[in-house]
Amino acid sequence: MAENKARSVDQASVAMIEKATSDRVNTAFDRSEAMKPCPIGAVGSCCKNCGMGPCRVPLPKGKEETLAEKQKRRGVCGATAETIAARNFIRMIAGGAAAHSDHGRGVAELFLAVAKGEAPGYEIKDEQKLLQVALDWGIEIGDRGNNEIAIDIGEKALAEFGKQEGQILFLKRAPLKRQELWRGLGVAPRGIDREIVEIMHRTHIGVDQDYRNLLKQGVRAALADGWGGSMIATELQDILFGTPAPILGQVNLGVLKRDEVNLVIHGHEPLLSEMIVAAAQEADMIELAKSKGAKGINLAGICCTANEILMRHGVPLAGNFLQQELALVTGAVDAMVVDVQCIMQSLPDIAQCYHTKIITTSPKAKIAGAVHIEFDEHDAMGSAKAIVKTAVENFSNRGSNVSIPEERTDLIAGFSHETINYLLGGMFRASYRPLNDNIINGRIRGVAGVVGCNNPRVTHDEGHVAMIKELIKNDVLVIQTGCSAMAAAKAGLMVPEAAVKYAGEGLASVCEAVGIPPVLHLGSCVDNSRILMAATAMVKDGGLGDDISELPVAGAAPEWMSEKAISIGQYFVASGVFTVFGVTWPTLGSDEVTNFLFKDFEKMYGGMWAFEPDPIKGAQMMIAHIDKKRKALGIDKARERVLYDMAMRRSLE
Ligand code: BF8
Repeated sequence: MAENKARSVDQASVAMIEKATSDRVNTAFDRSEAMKPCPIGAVGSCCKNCGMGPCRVPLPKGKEETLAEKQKRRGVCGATAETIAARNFIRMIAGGAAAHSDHGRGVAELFLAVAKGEAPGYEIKDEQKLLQVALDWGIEIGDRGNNEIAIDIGEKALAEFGKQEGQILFLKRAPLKRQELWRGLGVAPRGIDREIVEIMHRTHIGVDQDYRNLLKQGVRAALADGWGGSMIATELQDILFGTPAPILGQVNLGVLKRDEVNLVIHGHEPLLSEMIVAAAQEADMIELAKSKGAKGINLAGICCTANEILMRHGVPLAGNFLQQELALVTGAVDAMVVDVQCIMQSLPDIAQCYHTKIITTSPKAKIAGAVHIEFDEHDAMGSAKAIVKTAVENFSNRGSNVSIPEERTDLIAGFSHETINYLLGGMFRASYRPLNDNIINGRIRGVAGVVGCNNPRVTHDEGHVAMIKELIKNDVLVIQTGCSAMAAAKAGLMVPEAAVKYAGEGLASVCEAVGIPPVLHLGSCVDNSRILMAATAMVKDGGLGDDISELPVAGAAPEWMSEKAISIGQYFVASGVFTVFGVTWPTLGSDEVTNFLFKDFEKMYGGMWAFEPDPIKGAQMMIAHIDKKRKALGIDKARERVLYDMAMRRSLE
């Protein structure tokens, strides 16, 4: 990593980083320079799972290492570098799967309360999806009412977490061949909580000490996340709040307004934020804002909660993970309300330098120095109004040190898996057929999921934008979630015009014909389950093999940092997808573990991990994998014959 790397490619962020410096505010950009990563921990060779350690196993000497030397590289308990790297890796999966799944559990609890009429203000918005999930789970529909069906769905969803035997219900949605493979390898998850707990057990001192067996349990817990906890979160949220459809939005710090109350919503669970969106439109709240001298109430989002309320309501995105502190540095945020995950503890300290109120809302996530207004699902509107009121009443405390960057960019969001279906095939013949056909005829080379975080160890947003531009230039359709989606949106890649400007001729022609951007926003990080469903739909539509591993697709997280990203990557790999991570790789302390994940996994799962810090090279690896799959399907020749003139491109409609 270059010492003098730029801190961000996003000019709004650069301006606020400079303002932070002049305001003497310390941000993650400063802290990451002051705090270098521990070289032993970074490669997964530090074990702190007991009181005999922490043991830092030295890195191997390379090929010259003798067996005797290798045997000395062990923890006090005798654990090898392989065991330690695998333990650490799957503990990351446990953390990530737990975060997504506990989110899913929270949604299921609210869902059940709504069905029972115990959560006023919420209702079932997507009946079609309610019935679909009932069908998938074998729940009787007949002439029963929505709430009756929803009670069964809610109870079954909650039972998924504590289930001890069998396999999780949504696994049946996967292609049959994939389900058989999972069962054959013994990685079909039984219950969500069980798989996570078993990781914690196996990685305790003196339990599982075979890295292959440890990684196997990592796969099982990751699958419980992607096809379990995350999919439950996405599906039940869609039923409650509506399945997203294309919607115009804006992104970047320039969405904050000088003359309105700015309330920024940050975190992951849309349960409360849905109600805040409604509360901010209530006449009494707007009146209150006007009485304080504001023209209105402006909501904006940070991180995945932002994606949720953008996808369903068009609420603008203030920014991604590394912009949470910078939003406060504008001096224009009257309150920032947070729930769970990816929230920096520095926020209350930074808020003190301005006037912002930081409001925590979850009993699971309190931060010293923040105001706590607990979300009560039985009186959600009451909680939401208390929060909006706190922001409004703080408006008059706004100081003169306010600077809102100009930058804000349009984007089209709302590409749920169902929407892609309709857009491609039409309302009455919804299908992935046109996508498959365009892949087979070579106009679209393949599909790439580019997802994940920001990480201040690399230039903010640079990896996402560079990788995505390289992919679409080479006719690869990009589908996105999380902070990566926001990076692309800020760079202007999520509007239909981006197809002509940045995409290769084949991809551009399809985007123009359908009227979609070359980069599609599918939502938050739990919505990576939408990508699993899209890949499955491609398999089911035919012509591209009979398993996800045969599709010309690939995945990446070029700026990952969270344990959730590792869990996501692992469930994509185990679902048959080649997946490239940038920045750093947490098992480099053991060649055997790394080779197992990068090479042996391909033989077992048809998908494998790769590590490539250069985003362009990462994109090229994905394209090479896509081409390998095209060749195996016998559709590589089709692509070579595609030569377009303008008349042909117009005729595609
Ligand atoms: O769950 S992409 S930084 S905000 S972990 Fe966090 Fe990473 Fe952003 Fe959403 Ni996902």
